[in-house]
Amino acid sequence: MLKALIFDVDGTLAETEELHRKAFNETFAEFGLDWAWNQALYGELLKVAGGQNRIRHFIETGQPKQAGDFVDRVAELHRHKTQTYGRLLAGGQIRLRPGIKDLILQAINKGVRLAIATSTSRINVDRLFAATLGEAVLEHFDVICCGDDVAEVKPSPQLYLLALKKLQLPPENCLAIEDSEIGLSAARSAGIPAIITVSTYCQQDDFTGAQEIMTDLVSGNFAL
Ligand code: XBP
Ligand code: MG
Repeated sequence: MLKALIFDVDGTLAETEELHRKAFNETFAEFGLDWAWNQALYGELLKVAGGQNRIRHFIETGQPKQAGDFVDRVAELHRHKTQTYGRLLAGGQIRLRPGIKDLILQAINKGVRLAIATSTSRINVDRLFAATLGEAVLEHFDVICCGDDVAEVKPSPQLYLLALKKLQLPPENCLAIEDSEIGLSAARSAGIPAIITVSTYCQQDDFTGAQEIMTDLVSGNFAL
């Protein structure tokens, strides 16, 4: 029996990755770096979840100019990126993906509990809700697990295992809603069934093991 929905954030609640990309690039420019992540490169870098991990991976594998000067300044770069992302989000360009609002309302009405498991930070979750449904809606989420709460983000199952622990539910009573292969892996490794709403950056991902794969959550595709 379904007792809780566990939502991923980036790519699932909203198509936020272009704004993240913009925030990374603005940050690099403000630090005087000529690093610029185009969409093709960013699509590759998204396989590494969490902004700090992503920058570190880029420094190690891309060997950009000034890599040596910034290898110890990743946390500083990322703090700036988070501020920039917050400012861009407040600009109001982001909408929730189709069906998300209705599904959240249905879950509230039917007593299905709500949770979040995301590699991003808590402040970005708060800001996304502030910019869309309103921060008050987050009060309906019993559990919110973010990248800052675990040692390893997705595809590690740690975020989902923590969500299960906090929900005090077995995995079979939950359903994860994800958009990416690494998110699917994380949920499945925690034993949680998952459905996929494919996001723009994850169209080529391998979704083997998903309960269902759909373009979005509009009614007809999925209902509680
Ligand atoms: C996807 C991510 C996020 C963002 C960057 O998270 O990997 O890291 O791209 O966010 P989700 P930060 O699990 O919600 O799909 O820079 O804030 O880490
Ligand atoms: Mg995602």
